[in-house]
Amino acid sequence: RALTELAAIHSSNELDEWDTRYLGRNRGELKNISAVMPKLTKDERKIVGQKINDVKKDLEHQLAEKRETLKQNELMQALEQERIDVTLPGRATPVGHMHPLSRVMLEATQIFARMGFNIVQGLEVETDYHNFQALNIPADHPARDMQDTFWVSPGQILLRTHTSPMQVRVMKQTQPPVRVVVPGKVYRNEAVDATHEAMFHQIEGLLIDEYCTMADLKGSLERFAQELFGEKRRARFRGSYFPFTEPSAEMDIDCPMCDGKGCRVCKYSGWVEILGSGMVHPKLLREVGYDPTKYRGFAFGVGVERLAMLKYDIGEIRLFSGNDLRFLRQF
Ligand code: FA5
Repeated sequence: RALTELAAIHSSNELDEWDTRYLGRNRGELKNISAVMPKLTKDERKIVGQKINDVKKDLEHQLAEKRETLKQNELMQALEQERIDVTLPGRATPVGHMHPLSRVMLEATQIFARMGFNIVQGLEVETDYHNFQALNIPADHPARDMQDTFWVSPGQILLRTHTSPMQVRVMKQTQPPVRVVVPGKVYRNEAVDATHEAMFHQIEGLLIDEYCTMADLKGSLERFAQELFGEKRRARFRGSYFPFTEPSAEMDIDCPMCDGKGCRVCKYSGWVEILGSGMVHPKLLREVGYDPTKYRGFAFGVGVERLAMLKYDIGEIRLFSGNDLRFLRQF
């Protein structure tokens, strides 16, 4: 009976029950049969005992074999059920990428790096001295109005309004010749519109040497614009004013969004201003301990958002910090 039942078993649970029923130490059938032993004669006991042992060994052996078979079957079943179809298409993990501003900033600084400029980082929290005074902008100077300031400690500590304070720091730390570009964030308490943000990025450039003219400034910046925008975009210089350069000029790029016909981005002028620049003022050279009769140089400050707008035809500066994935995924 035990062997017939064993043959019909298909699961480990049933097998455990079978084990208890026949071989169980307390109420197993084999144990029940052994209970008759004391009533038997000595000779009978020998024969019956031997028989019980043989049956027990046989059942145990069969049980072990069945267990092994079931284990194998269950493994095969599990493998079958958990089979993975490796031909199914995978699930894509979203991967981020560089922000368009970071890309343009990297590309722009690399153009200057190829011209021999070193890339250095500046501080976003600056002193009034570095941001204004050393740059020939004293407390009562009207040029302070050009850059409305976020103060950390009024009159002393501020969020830098431009990257130009790094001109002062670099020159105070090194001797000429100097060739650096400084990319970074700047802050202005500004009325925000399609081309103005309160937080934006600039790349400062500074070159100081014994021989350097306005032609070097113009040539370097024209070359920069050509490499970034291609040969077809036109650039123009306009005379301007900054207290720390003399003479000063701003550079415009012809508007790619309306082909010069006039739109919101170029304010219907056909041109978009990208940078301020000029020959480093002798007052600044003296301030940092350079001899203005021996050294001269040029400096510039480029607006990175403006570069990105012109390069990718983006008509709204606020898109850069809007975190809209539909916008960001296009780059
Ligand atoms: C300056 O910040 C001077 N430090 C530039 C300079 C450096 C002149 C070295 C001479 C020598 P300006 O305020 O014009 O200048 O700003 C420079 C550029 O930053 C602008 O041409 C423009 O491209 C960008 N810019 C200025 N204000 C904003 C703004 N609110 N949002 C986005 N870009 C701006």
